[in-house]
Amino acid sequence: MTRASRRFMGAALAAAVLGGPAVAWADDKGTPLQAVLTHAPDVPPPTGRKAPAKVRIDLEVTEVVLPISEGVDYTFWTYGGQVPGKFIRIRHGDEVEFHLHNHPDSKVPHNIDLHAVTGPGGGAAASFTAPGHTSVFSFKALNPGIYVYHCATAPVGMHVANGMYGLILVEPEGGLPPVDREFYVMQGDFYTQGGYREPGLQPFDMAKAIDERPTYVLFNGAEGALAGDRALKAKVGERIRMYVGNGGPNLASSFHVIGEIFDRVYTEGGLRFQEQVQTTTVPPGGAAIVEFTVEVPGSYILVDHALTRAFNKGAIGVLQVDGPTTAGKDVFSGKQADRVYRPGVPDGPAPTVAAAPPSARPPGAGGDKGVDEYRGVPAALTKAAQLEMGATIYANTCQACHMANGQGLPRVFPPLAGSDYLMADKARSIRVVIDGLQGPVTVNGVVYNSVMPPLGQLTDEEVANVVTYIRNTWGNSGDAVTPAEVTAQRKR
Ligand code: HEC
Ligand SMILES: [Cu+2]
Repeated sequence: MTRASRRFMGAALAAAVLGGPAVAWADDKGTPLQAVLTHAPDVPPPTGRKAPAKVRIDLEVTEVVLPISEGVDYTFWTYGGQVPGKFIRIRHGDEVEFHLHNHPDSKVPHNIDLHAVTGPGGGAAASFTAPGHTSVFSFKALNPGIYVYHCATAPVGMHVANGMYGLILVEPEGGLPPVDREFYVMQGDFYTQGGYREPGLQPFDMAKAIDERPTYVLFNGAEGALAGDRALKAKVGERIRMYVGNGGPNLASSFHVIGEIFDRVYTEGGLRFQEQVQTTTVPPGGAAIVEFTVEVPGSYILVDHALTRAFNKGAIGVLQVDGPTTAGKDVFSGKQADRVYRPGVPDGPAPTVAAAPPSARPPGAGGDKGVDEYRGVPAALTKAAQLEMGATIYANTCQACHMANGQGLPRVFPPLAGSDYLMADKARSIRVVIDGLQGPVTVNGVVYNSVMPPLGQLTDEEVANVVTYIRNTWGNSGDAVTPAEVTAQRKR
């Protein structure tokens, strides 16, 4: 127990014994407890308090230029220096003294409407604050739950579109059930005068905002805020809780984690939970709590399941779950077999050792492509056969993003045709397919900063064939990739 909490418990006890008010202070002089606030994706620790208290919250509004995407800057208006605003954690019944500071460098006044507040405007008028001023108001947290807060200064849509929102958790009595990790994820839609990923400092576009045509839809205020080094991290077996808010201003989120099912969703941020949920709706100005346990290691992609927002406007994040590769095999095997399917021809037994001798093959099986097709046992393929099979895998698996002609999509999907990155390092290009790729990558002098999902469900043969294909098509020329080379990269 820390000294502060022991002191606090003492004060709570004194209040109870003396029959005083049910709230406690940090000391016997009536000093409020200072609330712990955190930047996303972190969440403050549970209050751990068994009684309500007097709590002081200090939140500073700043107007700052930050990257919204690789090479693209935006002037965000923030609560605490980042988007979303700092996470506030208090307890049911707390008496809160709120200090809103507007930095002297701000160009406009701001205020705060907390959905956790009972009272006119959620505190908006009481907290209206000119640059270089501080406003103070108090409220009692009557309702537990997870709530959005946001700026409500005119033009409200613009203040919110610039990133002025965050979450405040009012813990119920007894707190929430313990979990291993808590994360803070908040979606928002952004409107820039330039197109998606058009570089430079991009001003806000009011006309686009009014038409609800966002240029970006983002988690935590920037593309890549939850990818690469900044991906959320957990370990196999852990229980995860995400506080998922939506600042809007306009779009409802269809929040989904690819490859997971939410065991629990506290829908709309209330106290009741729904179970076994695939996708939950989080409206602008609303929030939900989702909980699940991670059984299988790998990358889990967070998306707004309105999927062009995910793949074409930035609403993507990554939860990286680490653990032994053997973990969770009873839950998910990975690909166990890939056999040629021929209607009417029975499936052969699973291969045991090396390819059966040609005499043991049923008539018509194996042969022309150099594969024992009937048993699915790979023999050495000719490069021509690999290219043919690779073309099919490319069309089915890669083309949606990298395009039929391998040219990719400007600023979004890098080209494979003529790609210096692809041709420079064969082993690395195999790993890109198995593990996926995230964070900045430079292809032919252009930086891309996005997320390619891992495609490790492909067999070693399929990866060999598709990488052979992309390294030998559209003017690229390289040697063939063997399944053994893929196996080696998978094992490393
Ligand atoms: C959902 C979209 C998507 C799919 C499907 C996809 N990729 Fe990618 N790929 C990307 C993105 C985005 C990047 C850049 C990632 C980054 O910015 O870090 C990328 C990067 C790459 C790169 C390295 C950069 C370059 O241009 O050389 C290679 C190689 C690659 N992909 C190959 C493949 C192959 C092969 C497949 C199919 C087996 C595939 N990709 C499927 C989106 C995709
Ligand atoms: Cu504001």
